[in-house]
Formats: sequence, structure tokens, C-alpha cells
Amino acid sequence: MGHESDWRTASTNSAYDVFSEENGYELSFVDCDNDSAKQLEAVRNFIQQGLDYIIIDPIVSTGWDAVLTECEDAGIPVIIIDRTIDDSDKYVSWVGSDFKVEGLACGEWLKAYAADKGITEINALVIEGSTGASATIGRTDGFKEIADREGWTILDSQSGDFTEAGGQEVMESYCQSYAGQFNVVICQNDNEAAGAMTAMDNAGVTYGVGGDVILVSFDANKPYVQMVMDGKINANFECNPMAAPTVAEIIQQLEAGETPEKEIYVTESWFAAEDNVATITVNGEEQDVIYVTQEVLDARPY
Ligand code: GZL
Repeated sequence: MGHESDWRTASTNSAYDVFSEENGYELSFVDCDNDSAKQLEAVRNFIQQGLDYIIIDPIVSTGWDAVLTECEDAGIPVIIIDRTIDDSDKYVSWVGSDFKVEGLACGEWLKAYAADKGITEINALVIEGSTGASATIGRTDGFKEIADREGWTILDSQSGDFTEAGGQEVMESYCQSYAGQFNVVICQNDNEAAGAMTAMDNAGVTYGVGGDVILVSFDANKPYVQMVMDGKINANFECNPMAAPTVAEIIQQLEAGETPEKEIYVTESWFAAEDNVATITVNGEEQDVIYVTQEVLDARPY
């Protein structure tokens, strides 16, 4: 897909680790620089090369049926990882996260956290991910569902494109437009959170544990789980980038003539800087909120 975030780097590294020569693979990897047109071109080139399997992390969720039909006509199985494709089902399996659950978990944690802290009014600013990405859509919808239920105010919601520069640019604008009006900032990935922290530092806005603003992030890459432990980020909702091992299992099933599951969800955890919210209930399921200690941080795989 690209190289826009730490999350992407972890996902890419996992693919290189799993689909190695010593593991019996020949890997053709194309970085499409977050450009959907380049991604479609790369898939068509893979078809021309007559590859055995094509794995796609779709930058956006639409515009895929034509090229997936071409893969099907060429007899090349397609496996989708991470983000979803909403306009075609011409692929063997999808392996990834439930992005709406991530957004719901964020909202349920914030409700419990605010209640414990005696915060009765939530005025939130959201820095969205890339427009049209299923990760953005799911996290936005999930958090908004809780915000609407709880009567919170979402003052604004703009895309930072999952990058640090984008997060900083949007947060600088927010600090100008909503000075003194907001007490929550939701960043839809860690790199946007890094940019938002720079912008708030420059604007003299305090955030994190003991700050004026509750700062929330998604992805939970290890350096940002460290920031949770340090109290800079109040909560971080993991998006597990390690789909490659599951994709390898799918390929082995196909090689053995078996039929893999169509949808396979990776496991994810929720991290917090304080231990005042031990569990939350998401879609009726009770889930732990992990208080980040050095032991928790040391155990993080990426
Ligand atoms: C989500 C993934 C998102 C990450 C961002 O699964 O697609 O894209 O949350 C990344 O960090 O850029």
C-alpha cells in the first residue's frame, strides 16, 4: 500500500518476514505510495507476471471489481489484508481488524474514563485517517455511535491521511479554530497523534494524564504504547498489523485444495495510561483495558 505510518512499516516487515525465500516463497512487493491508481496498476502487472497468489491491502474500499474480475479470469487467487473492499467479493479471504469495534471501544472507554474523572461534558475533535479507507470509516462510525448515544459534541472531524504531517496540520488548525473549546482529541492512528502532540505543544495545550485534553490514538505501535505508559497518550486502541502469518496459512490451505474462511479477524487489545477503567463492554462483549506497565510494554511484539 505505502509507507505512510509506523503501522504500515510493521505490516510490511511482517510480509517480508513470512514470505521469505527460506520459507519457500518468491515475493514481489510493490509500494504504491498511498496511490489507488498505482495499486490497480500493480495488480495488473502481477497478473501479467502470472503470479500464483496476489495479496492486496486496498487503500480505498471501492473501485476494485474490474481488476478482481481480471484476477479471477487469470485463475489467480486474491487474498485481502487489513482494509476491506466493499464493491466486490471476488477474493478468497480477508484478514484484518474490525475497525468499527475499534471505534466503539474508544467511545466506551472514554465514557467510563470520563465518568470516573467526573467529566460531564465531552467536546471532541477527531483527526480522521485517509478518506475512503475502511479503517477511517469504521473508527469514525464506531466513535460517533457512542458520541451520539452519550450526547457528546464532535466539534470537527477532518482527515490527517494517517500521517504525522497531516495530524500536525489538522491539529494546528484546530488549535486556532477551537481554542479553549475542546477536551478530547481522537487521532485515528499513532502518526497523526505524534503530529497532534507537536501542534498542541506549540500551542501551549496540555494533554494526556493530568492535561486539559484527553488524547486518544489507534494502532498501538510499541513507541506509542510507551507514550501511553509515559502519560502522553491516555488510551490507544490496537490495530494488529500481523496479517501475514494468517495469509501464509490460507495459502497452504489452498495449496492443499482446502477452502479457507472468507473473513478472519486478528486479535487486538486496548491500552490505557491509568488503571481506572479495567473493562469495557463492546457489542455486548466484556473486554479488558490493559493498564500499561513496563512489563506490558516489554511484551509488545511491534
Ligand atoms: C488500519 C490500517 C491503517 C492504520 C494506519 O488497519 O489500514 O493504515 O491504522 C495505516 O496507521 O496507515
